[in-house]
Amino acid sequence: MTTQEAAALLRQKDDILILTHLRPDGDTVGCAAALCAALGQLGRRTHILYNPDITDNNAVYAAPYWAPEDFKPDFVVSVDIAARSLFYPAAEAYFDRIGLAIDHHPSFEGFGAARCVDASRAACGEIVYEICCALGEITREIALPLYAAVSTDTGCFVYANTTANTHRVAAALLETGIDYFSVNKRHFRTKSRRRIALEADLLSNMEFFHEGRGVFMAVPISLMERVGATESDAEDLSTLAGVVEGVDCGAVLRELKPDVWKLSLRTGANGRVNATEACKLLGGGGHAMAAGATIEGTLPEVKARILAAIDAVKRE
Ligand SMILES: [Mn+2]
Repeated sequence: MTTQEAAALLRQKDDILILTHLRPDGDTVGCAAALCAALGQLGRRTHILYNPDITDNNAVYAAPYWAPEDFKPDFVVSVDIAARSLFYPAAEAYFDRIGLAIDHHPSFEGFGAARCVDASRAACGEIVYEICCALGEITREIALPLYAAVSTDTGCFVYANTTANTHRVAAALLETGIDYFSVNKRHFRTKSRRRIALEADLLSNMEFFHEGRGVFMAVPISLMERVGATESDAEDLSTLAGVVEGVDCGAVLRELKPDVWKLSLRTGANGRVNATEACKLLGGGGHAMAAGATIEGTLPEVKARILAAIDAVKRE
């Protein structure tokens, strides 16, 4: 359905619960907070289901809206969730009750009684911005988390997914007078010393393939423990591979549990490797230039499987 239809549907509802995805990022959390603010303005009780993986950076947006434990929702909305595998246990309990799914991933699996999905959008925040416009005035309470959504999903407007529309949405959000500088400083210009220690290890242990066009970086649990890193220290490490000169295929591996690895694959605009095609072979999905999968095995085994998947889809 269109964003206008999604807004009309939401207007008919009350006691609304918003679901965010596993390991929530700025887009899913920002969208959820903006919807709570916009629907709250219309007098609708709207809450976000508590997400235990929330990082401090993103918790600031969700904090006013966490659902009380006794909240009994009448309508459930998912934001920025592409796949059932991205539902954490408490959210999974609501999977069959999703009344509206709002998403921007090409790999969206097609759940929810109603769907408002547009894969041409860089961030789910662009879709939610339109829904909020249709619901009423864009206040700072709506604009700030939406700015966080749109800016974080585009790496502060530098990723290839950024479009003219992304900038138009950002411009409209800035016009409300939000403190966007603090958001930019928080997400893009601040690194903890633990984060810097993580990056230092990744950069000194890069492993190249395809004559230097591909690179592996790995974050084993042992490294996280050694530098005392938290979840927020390890956010978005996948962007690191893409800054290495000559690399158009960066595979960053994060060990979630012993011998369970989350792959973040980032590939170049030249189309040599389609990230979502490679990740589909590994049971995952995503976008053409940014995709992911969860793979079990030892690090050497996992690297071998990833390399085989990349080789199977590469264009040259
Ligand atoms: Mn997103």
